[in-house]
Amino acid sequence: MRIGVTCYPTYGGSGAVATALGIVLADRGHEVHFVSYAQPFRLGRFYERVFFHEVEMEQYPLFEHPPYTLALAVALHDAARTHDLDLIHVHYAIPHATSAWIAQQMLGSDGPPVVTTLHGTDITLVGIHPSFQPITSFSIRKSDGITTVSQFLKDETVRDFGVAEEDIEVIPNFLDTNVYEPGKEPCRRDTLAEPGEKILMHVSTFRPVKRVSDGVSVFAAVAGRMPARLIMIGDGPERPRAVERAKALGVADRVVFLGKHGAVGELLPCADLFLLPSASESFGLAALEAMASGAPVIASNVGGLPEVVPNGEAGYLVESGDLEGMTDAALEILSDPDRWKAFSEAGRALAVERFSADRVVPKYEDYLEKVVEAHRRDGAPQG
Ligand code: GMT
Repeated sequence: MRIGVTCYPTYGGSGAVATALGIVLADRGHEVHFVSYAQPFRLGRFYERVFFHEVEMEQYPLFEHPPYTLALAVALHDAARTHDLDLIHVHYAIPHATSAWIAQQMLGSDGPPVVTTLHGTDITLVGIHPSFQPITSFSIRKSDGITTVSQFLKDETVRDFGVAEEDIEVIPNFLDTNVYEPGKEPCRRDTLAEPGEKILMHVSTFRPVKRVSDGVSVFAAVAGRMPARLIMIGDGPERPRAVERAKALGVADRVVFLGKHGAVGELLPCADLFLLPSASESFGLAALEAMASGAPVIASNVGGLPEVVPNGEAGYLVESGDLEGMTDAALEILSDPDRWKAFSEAGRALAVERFSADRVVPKYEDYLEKVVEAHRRDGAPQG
């Protein structure tokens, strides 16, 4: 297939998964054209059969908010025409599903089918907002195929967006288990922490939904009981609050804010514990990356996380905001080497068996091919 792929190029799970999928599909012989306003952050080098098309944005003084949705539609239209695309696959509905639908309309009966992969807040937080809900619902229902990254997200989409259950395929996120691997070089504990300190880690976009300050509070309670250090990876609006929390709790000297990092697979193998105290999480790719790297996970019992982290096997799921529960769970794992080892091994095994690229990418490939065939058979949708 010749596939056009649109995703957010910035630091974040949906862009990470979209890029990984494009790279593996190209490796399997497909031609992949990324169309976005910047090069996806994990597309850092040359891959055969992978192309990048930057969306051109015309600046004009009248535009306080330049119409990216339209510019993207034109770029998708052009890519579809120039490269004879068989399919447009967009990740994150807003505004990508809308742009793809516009491009399809512009192409008329020659237009390729559109598949929209829903990732999380495009449904649960942003998509549900009254200013976006009607257009999000319209655009995803116009897609020729819809996938969600968890059963939880499928249920939310069916309930709140009027999409029929049978029109959504659940395909979980995945990762390269050779990139996320226990003991992987060049992670060196001595570069991150003092000898004898347990390393707790958090990776996110530091948006309010991630409750990063909760992670700092849990860490402070753990650090009161054993030598420990918290490594915070990522950046976003909640970082200043997390810094303040660390100061207020007297642990600022043991909380390291590394900022954004494009290759977290290099750091995660050093983690003794991964914290994901989110208020909502449709999947929790960061938790999966930690498990694959051998780190037990303490996460909130919300959204799709129970589909990724089996409670009591690879970590513990605790109610969101229950700082005491998270602290107890963390101390239990960190103070019992046998339990730590069992959780670490179980997380790794699960990542390999259920969420490796080998297991998941063929599901995407089959689904995308099915959509292309149906479109060829039944023709382009009318309007
Ligand atoms: O929806 C978002 O918050 C953005 C998105 C991203 O780009 O990071 O995160 C979502 O998609 C990820 C990849 O599928 C999931 O692992 C995250 O759980 C999900 N975030 C939320 O649901 C809050």
